[in-house]
Amino acid sequence: MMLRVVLVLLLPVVALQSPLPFDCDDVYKSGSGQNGVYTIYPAGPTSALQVYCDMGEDATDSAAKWTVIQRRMDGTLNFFRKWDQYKTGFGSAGGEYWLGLEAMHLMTKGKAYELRVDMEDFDGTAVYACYSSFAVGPESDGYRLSVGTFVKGAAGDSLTIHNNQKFTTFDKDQDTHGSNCAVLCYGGFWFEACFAANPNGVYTWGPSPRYAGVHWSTFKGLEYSLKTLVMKIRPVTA
Ligand SMILES: [Ca+2]
Repeated sequence: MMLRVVLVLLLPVVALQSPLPFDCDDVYKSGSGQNGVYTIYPAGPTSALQVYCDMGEDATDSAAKWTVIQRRMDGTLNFFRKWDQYKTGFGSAGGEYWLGLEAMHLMTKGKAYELRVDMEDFDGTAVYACYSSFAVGPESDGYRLSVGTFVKGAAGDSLTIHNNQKFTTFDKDQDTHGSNCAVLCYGGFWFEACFAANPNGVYTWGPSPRYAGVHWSTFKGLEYSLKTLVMKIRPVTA
């Protein structure tokens, strides 16, 4: 009798404690199957963050779902920004945005992720590049990038040379070049000296000054700025 009373009291409490979604894969598992803007909590109840979730073409697909961490699509947002803004994020989840280095760090510290970069030129050719893993280290180590092996994709591999680099903005030079690559290339990134990919460069609607555009060099070279470029991550499934 006593046991039954305790159970009745506990059940409603348990039912209310559905965990807050950590990423878009959790959002999908909680029953939201549509692409769109959702709120995730990479660091507990006070860390609400709006992101764009890409649930994939097929809602029945058993693969994990994508959390968009960076998106270029129409040139409406300025990406030539200071360290503090790359740290906390900028833009809006319904349009162009940068999720923020701290959020990327917290997410990839909590789960193992893989990366896919989707991109399209102004002639309608769409390609992608997949990497086996993606993680961002702590701010104390410059938000260093760890990207795994290039798996597949007609975009080709323009990211491996950025592996193990710290993040650089025009007001914080952590790259291996004698000058500041963020100043030379007009956008923050995990620059080396300086880049093969410049996803946060200046949106120039196609032809661009050398090094300044939204480049993915193995796809369209260093003088062409892409129409769209999206970086997205999903949990690695066994
Ligand atoms: Ca430098």
